Amino acid sequence: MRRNSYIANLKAGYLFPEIAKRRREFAASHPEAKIISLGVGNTTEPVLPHTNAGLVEGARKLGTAEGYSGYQDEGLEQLREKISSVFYRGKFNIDEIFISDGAKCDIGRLQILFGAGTRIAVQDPSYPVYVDGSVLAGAAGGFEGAGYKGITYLPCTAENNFFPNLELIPQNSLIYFCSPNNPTGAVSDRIQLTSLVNAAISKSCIIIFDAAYSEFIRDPLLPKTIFEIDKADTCAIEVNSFSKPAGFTGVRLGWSVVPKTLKYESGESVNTDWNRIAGTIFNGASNIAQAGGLAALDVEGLKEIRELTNFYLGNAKLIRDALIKLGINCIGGDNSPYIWAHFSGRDSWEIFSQILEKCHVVTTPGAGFGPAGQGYIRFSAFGHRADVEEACRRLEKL
Ligand code: PL4
Repeated sequence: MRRNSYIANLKAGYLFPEIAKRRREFAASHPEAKIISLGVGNTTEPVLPHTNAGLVEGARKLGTAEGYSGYQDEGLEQLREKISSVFYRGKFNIDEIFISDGAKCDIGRLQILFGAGTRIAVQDPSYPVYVDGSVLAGAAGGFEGAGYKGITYLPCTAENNFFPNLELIPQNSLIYFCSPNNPTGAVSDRIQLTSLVNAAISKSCIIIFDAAYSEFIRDPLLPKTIFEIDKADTCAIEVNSFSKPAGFTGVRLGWSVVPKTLKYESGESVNTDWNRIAGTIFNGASNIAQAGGLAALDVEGLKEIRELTNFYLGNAKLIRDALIKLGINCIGGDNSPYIWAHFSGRDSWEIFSQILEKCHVVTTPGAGFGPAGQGYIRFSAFGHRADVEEACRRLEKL
C-alpha cells in the first residue's frame, strides 16, 4: 500500500509527545530530580462531588434494565438542551448542537467538511492541532521556510496586542481562531471579534472558533462565545469542551455548534453535511460522560465549574506574579489558564531546556505553537497548588 502523502508532509512529531519524551530523557539522566510539570495543559484536581455523582449515577443506570442505554450517536437531547440554555441563552436548537468526545476530536473531524486543498488561516502561535490536522487532511502542502504551504499564519505578537491583522486572511479560507487563546492567554474583546466576523463574511470564510477555555473568563465584558457577535451564526462553527472546566480531560466530553444558518458559498447547509459526517464516522460520546456533563451544567455543577476554574486561575496568578517578580514580561493568566512569557532574543527550546535543567520544571516552548512563538515559553496553570508554589520558588534559579 502507498503511504498517505499528506502524512509525509508533516514536518516533526506532535508537540506534546515530544515534550514528554524530553522530560523522560531528563528524568532518566537525573533520577534524583523531582520534576514538576507546567507543560501540557492537563487537569490535575479531582472531579468535584456533584459532577462526579452524575458520572457514578450514569454508570449505575447502565446496570439496570430501566436505565440501560446503548448507542447515543447524536448525544442526549437533555444535554444538548442544557448546553444551548447555559452557554447560548437558548439560541440554538438541539439539532445545531453535536455532542462529541472532546474538542480536539471534533477539530480533527471538522476538516472533512472542507477537504483537501482548502485554504487555511491560523493564529500564530496556536494549538498545534489546527495546523497539523490541516496537513493531515491535505489542506496544506509540505513545510517550507517557517511554515506549511497553503497555510496563512496570522502573527499574534506583543506589537499587535496578540490579535492578528485580519487583512492577511485570504478570500475563501477556513479560519481557526481560539479565545481565550492557547498558548498566549490573550482574550479577544467584542470589538475584535466583531471585526473577525465581519472579515470572515466579507471574504467568504468560515471560522472554527475554539472556546475550550471560555469558563476561565472572569471579565464580564469579554465574550465567552463567538455567537455573542452579530451574524456569527452565518460564518462560524464553535467547538467547546468539558475537559478543563469540569476536569474531564480523561472522561472525554465536548460539543460543537453548527448553526443551520451557516451555508457554503453554493448555499448548501453545513449543518446537514456535519450531521452526515458525524453519523457516518462517529458513534457518539460515552453515555456515562454525558450523565456527568448533565450534572456539571445544573446549578450545583456550575458552582463546581466556577470553583475548579477559580483554583487553576489561582495557580495562574502565582505563576504570573513569580515571573513578573523576576522581571520577565508575560501576558495571560487572568482570564485563561496559560501564561505566555517572553524571553526576548532567546530560542524557545533552549529556554525550555534551561528551565528543565536549572529548575526541574517542564514548560512548553513557544516555537512549538508556530513561528511567532519563538522566544516565548508557555506556562500551564494546571497543577497541584503545592507543586505550583514549589515551581515558582524554583524559577528564582533562572
Ligand atoms: C495535550 C485550544 C492542551 N493530548 O480535551 P479536548 O479534546 O476537549 O480539548 C483539547 C483542546 C482543545 N482546544 C484547545 C486546547 O488547548 C485543547 C487542549 N490543549 C494543551 O496543553 O495545549 C492539552 C494538549 C492533548 C492534546 O493534544 O490536545
